[in-house]
Formats: sequence, C-alpha cells, structure tokens
Amino acid sequence: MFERVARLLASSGSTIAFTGAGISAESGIPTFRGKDGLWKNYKAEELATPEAFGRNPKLVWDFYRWRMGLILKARPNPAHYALAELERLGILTAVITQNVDDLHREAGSKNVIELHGNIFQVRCSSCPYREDLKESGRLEEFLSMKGLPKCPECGSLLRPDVVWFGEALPRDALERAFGLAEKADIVLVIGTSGAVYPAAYIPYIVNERGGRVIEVNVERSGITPIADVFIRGKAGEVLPHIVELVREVVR
Ligand code: BJW
Ligand code: ZN
Repeated sequence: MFERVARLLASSGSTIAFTGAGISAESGIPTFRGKDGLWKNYKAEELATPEAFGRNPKLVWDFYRWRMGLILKARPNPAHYALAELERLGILTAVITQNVDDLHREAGSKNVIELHGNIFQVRCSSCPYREDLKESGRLEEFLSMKGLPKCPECGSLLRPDVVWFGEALPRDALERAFGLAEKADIVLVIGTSGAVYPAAYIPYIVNERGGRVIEVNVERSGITPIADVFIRGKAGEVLPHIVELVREVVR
C-alpha cells in the first residue's frame, strides 16, 4: 500500500494536502472531537461562535489565551516536516489547513492556505483593525493580560482572527483552496474528522473531478467513504515513511 501511494505521488502533476487538528496532535495540541478532543470539556457553542463572544468575551479569551500558550510551546512534528519536504520535491502544490497553529509554515511549507484563520492574529470586533501578534511583538503582553484586549483605533473589543461557527471563511483562501481542489489529481487528507463545512468539501471536489483521495487518520472519518486509499495510523509515523519511499521513486 505504501509503495502504491509513493508511486502515485511521484507521478502526480498536482497534489494538495488537506489537514486538520490530527496532524498537530503529536505536537501536543489537543484535537476538537474524539476521545481526547477539546470539546469533551468545552462546549463548542459556548466558545467558538460570535454569540458566545458577545455573551461572555472573558470566557472565550481565556480559552484562546490558554490555547495560544500551548501552541506557542508546540513544535512541528515529523508529519509537518514531511509535507514541507513533499513541496520541496515539487510534488505538493499547497497545504490547505483548517488549523490555526502556524506549524506548517514553521516546518518550512511555503504555500499554506489557512481556512480557519490564525490564532496569533487578532482583529477588531467593530472596525477593520488587524494585528499579527508575532509581528507586533505583543504576544507576551496578550498572554499575561488579565482584562480584555481593546482596539487601539476605536476602543472596541479585539477578538481572535479565527473563523467561528456561522461565520464566513476568508474569501480569498476559500477561493484559492477550491480552485486548487478542482485541478488536483491527488488530495492527501490528514488528521481531520471531515465534519466541518465548507472546508470538508475539498476532498469531495477532488473526488468528483476524478482525482484520488488518499487519507491518513488514526480512525475512520467523514471523508473515508470516498477515500481511494485509507491508511490507518499516526500522521507523524505514516507521512515520513511515505516521503522516504517517494524519494526512492523520484531518485
Ligand atoms: C489523527 C491523529 C494522528 C487524531 N494522526 N490523525 C454544510 C453542511 C453541514 C453544515 C454546514 C454546511 N455549511 C456550513 C455548515 C455549518 C457549520 C458546520 O460545518 N457545522 C458542522 C459541524 C455540522 N460551518 C460553519 O459554520 C462554517 N461557516 C459557514 O459555513 O459560514 C457560512 C456563511 C457564509 C457567508 C456568510 C456567513 C456565513 C465555519 C466553520 C468554522 C469552524 N471553526 C473551528 C474553530 C476554529 C478556531 C479555533 O481553532 O478555535 O475550526 S471549529 C473546529 O473544527 C476548528 C477545526 O478547524 C474544525 C475541523 O476540525 P478537525 O480539524 O477536523 O478536528 P477534529 O478534532 O474534528 O478531528 C481530528 C481528527 O484527527 C480525527 O479524525 C482523529 O481521528 C484524527 N487524529 N490524532 C492522524 N496522530
Ligand atoms: Zn476597532
């Protein structure tokens, strides 16, 4: 099976990767659903919606500050590095991720499309103000802040620049992702439950256009029924092995 996947990848003209929380699980970042998922302890509708933020911004900010701290300490794992290597080998065109953790870029992936935003970016809840906390150097200040962060332009509440339920995905990112999916001959689907739309349409688009869906997950997901190849295993173990075989084929 691994050899077949390696041959398919080596002869592909345009492969994309579609990743979810599972690819960062081995970096120590909790996933959302499943047995160790975040939402066993927190209710999604209490945290990841604009209504929740309106009702209780302190609770939502505490949750995001906790995750920012955790993510800040996390390092990319062998799965992130394997995807960066596939891009360097000229096989992978883009990583389309639902993750907000920046680990693909940290691992060296260049073409990363973030569908659900980035946890290190904030924006104003009422005016166009945006800030990248890694660039502005205010990350530490945010992490230790007791009160709520306010917009320097208009004084309204700042919020994490991530996509909550009921909110539109960033248009440019979604259009680029769908455009790539329409042209892709392979999509590597890694560590996602495939439960959240419109992101989860991506493998369906590839499948409907005749492309192959290759999935890596520790368990079956919403995508598995359309997967041409399903590899059950940890992303950090499976992907480096595949890349090793690809290198032998392209050599
Ligand atoms: C491993 C592993 C290892 C573990 N190795 N694998 C169409 C149909 C049905 C519903 C809808 C639809 N269109 C829209 C909806 C509604 C809604 C939706 O999808 N609801 C469903 C839940 C039913 N969608 C929305 O509301 C979206 N917005 C929208 O559609 O707007 C419309 C609109 C248009 C115009 C104007 C206004 C509105 C927005 C969705 C936003 C999702 N946001 C979150 C939070 C982001 C911020 C944050 O991080 O806090 O995104 S929710 C959460 O789920 C997060 C994730 O990116 C997303 C996906 O989760 P993911 O990554 O798949 O994680 P898990 O935990 O679910 O799965 C982990 C997987 O890894 C598992 O399978 C494990 O087995 C596996 N795994 N270890 C390999 N080592
Ligand atoms: Zn403002």
